Amino acid sequence: MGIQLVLFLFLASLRLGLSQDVEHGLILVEGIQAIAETDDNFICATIDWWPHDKCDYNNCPWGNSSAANLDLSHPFLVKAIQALKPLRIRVGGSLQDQLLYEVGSLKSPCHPFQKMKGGLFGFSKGCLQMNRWDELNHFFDNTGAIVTFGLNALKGRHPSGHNTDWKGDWDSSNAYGLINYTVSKGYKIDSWEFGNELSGKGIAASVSAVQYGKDLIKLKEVLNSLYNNSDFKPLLVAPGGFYSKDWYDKLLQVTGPGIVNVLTHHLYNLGPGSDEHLDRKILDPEHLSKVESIFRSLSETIKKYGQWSSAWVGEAGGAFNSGGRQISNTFVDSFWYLDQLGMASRYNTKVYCRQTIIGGNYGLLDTTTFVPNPDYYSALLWHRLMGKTVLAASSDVFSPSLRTYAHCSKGRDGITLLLINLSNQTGFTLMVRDRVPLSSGGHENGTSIHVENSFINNLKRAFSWIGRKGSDVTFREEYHLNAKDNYLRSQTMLLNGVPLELTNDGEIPKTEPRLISVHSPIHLAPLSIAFVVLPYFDAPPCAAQTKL
Ligand SMILES: *[C@@H]1O[C@H](CO)[C@@H](O)[C@H](O)[C@H]1NC(C)=O
Ligand SMILES: *[C@@H]1O[C@H](CO)[C@@H](O)[C@H](O)[C@H]1NC(C)=O
Ligand SMILES: *[C@@H]1O[C@H](CO)[C@@H](O)[C@H](O)[C@H]1NC(C)=O
Ligand SMILES: *[C@@H]1O[C@H](CO)[C@@H](O)[C@H](O)[C@H]1NC(C)=O
Ligand SMILES: *[C@@H]1O[C@H](CO)[C@@H](O)[C@H](O)[C@H]1NC(C)=O
Ligand SMILES: *[C@H]1O[C@H](CO)[C@@H](O)[C@H](O)[C@H]1NC(C)=O
Repeated sequence: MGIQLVLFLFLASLRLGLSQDVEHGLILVEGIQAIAETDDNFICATIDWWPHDKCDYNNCPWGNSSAANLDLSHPFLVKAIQALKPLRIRVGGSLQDQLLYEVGSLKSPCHPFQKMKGGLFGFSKGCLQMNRWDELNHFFDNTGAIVTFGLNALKGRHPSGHNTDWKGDWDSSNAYGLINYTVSKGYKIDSWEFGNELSGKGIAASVSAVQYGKDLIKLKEVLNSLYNNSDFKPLLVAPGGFYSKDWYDKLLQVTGPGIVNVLTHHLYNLGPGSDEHLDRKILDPEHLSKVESIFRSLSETIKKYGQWSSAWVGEAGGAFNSGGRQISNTFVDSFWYLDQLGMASRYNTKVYCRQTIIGGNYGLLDTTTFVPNPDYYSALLWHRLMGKTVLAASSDVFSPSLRTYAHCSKGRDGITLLLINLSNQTGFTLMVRDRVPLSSGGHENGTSIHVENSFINNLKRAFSWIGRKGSDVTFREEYHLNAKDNYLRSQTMLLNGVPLELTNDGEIPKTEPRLISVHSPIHLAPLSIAFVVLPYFDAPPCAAQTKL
């Protein structure tokens, strides 16, 4: 009774220098119930297999960032992953379906991927040596990573000669050997993923949903037998491809209950990395929203055919073919990335794997220096502030440039807002206001909206934000993100005006909020992003979460 369920955020925009040109609106955060929930560990990044001579558009941005040769002892890499602990790492990518494992029955010699005319993606088959697998697993253990490993799903098949179609049953023996080795060594792989981008029409190769489903049942049997004596049961994840409704629907119908635990899909909604206008797409709200239909349709697929499973974004790099140079590794990319994290969460996506932790132009870390790029810090702030419970947040702001997301705060009471202003012109003055406390007179008046008619006139007035009954909140926390020198393609992001940079000792910097009196409005600059923590917003699903 008397619990504040709904908070109105009064938003007013002041065209700089034109005080008569004021836009205002309000954001409604519905704290009454969760609309979705992510996994505890939503943030995920990938390690790919591309060798140094993978090139796109005359640019070879992979260096030594492959799972086969990445410097696993590099302190920046280790610290970056530890700061996100536990970070999910998905090992996989285009070449995984040509990767053999040097175990058991494998007869062929174990060579790295080589450039090869006529090979899938222009490369020969490659091979993972077990001493490298040991090194990788020590690294995962040392950094506290939760690992999803993508298995070769083309083994035993052959091209049918029609388009990208491949035929034949999956040969599970080599995967069996790898998993058997992994179990016998006590390495903890959280989830085994089957195949990469073979769904629908595929990219270089494709497999029908019926065949794929049969092979998944076989893989499940392999897992059941190899983990039979183990308390830990890994998840079976598939298909790691582009969403195609018919194909995904069919896959779930063929496999039936309990086989596939997670449906992964890949997203590259910014198009090719060579596009010179990638930043325009990133800042175009209409473009960003187009991909929402995929999240919606996939959640319908799961509801209808696979209620035992959940959805992950298994790989998303924004722009495909290694990302956009001087875009994917710069501040402007965070508008896309954080908007994606917000949007995916709303559709009950449990995990979002960013292509890549390192490698290509879209690495969270720079491929050569291992220094974090802006999106690394965006991921870090999300990881630190956004809890797993998603709340509905909407607004009647006229401009579509405002993107608003709300989650329960992580590990504490209250909520955290993610506010993104895609506009390049307008600064905002954001008012946070509670409704008249309901508890005072014992009246339950939970649905009526109390809009301040003359709130424009009251812009300068201090609005009080009253939280939980009897609480004495005086501060909220704000984390404002901007580009250094307002240069959107800067590789340096500012947090509350201060560059986010490794310390002299190579440590990940602290992410300190600005503490702002609840009596003052939020100022949101054009082309900026803010996380706003409202510690005592009374949302029952959030309180329940912290009590656990
Ligand atoms: C990759 O590693 C090899 C061997 O350590 C080294 O010779 C080469 O210069 C490295 N390449 C890049 C791009 O860092
Ligand atoms: C499975 O692992 C055990 C222990 O390392 C080994 O003895 C056995 O040969 C392996 N089986 C296969 C089929 O690889
Ligand atoms: C698991 O082990 C039990 C007994 O140890 C055995 O009866 C059962 O058949 C095994 N299941 C699989 C799938 O191997
Ligand atoms: C602001 O964005 C619009 C639309 O993308 C663009 O046409 C305009 O040139 C930009 N203005 C400035 C000052 O950057
Ligand atoms: C609820 O609020 C509305 C609008 O402020 C008011 O007219 C109405 O009397 C209130 N009802 C109760 C039960 O307090
Ligand atoms: C961002 O700027 C645009 C265009 O100037 C404006 O219409 C919009 O309301 C702003 N969004 C926020 C969150 O302030």
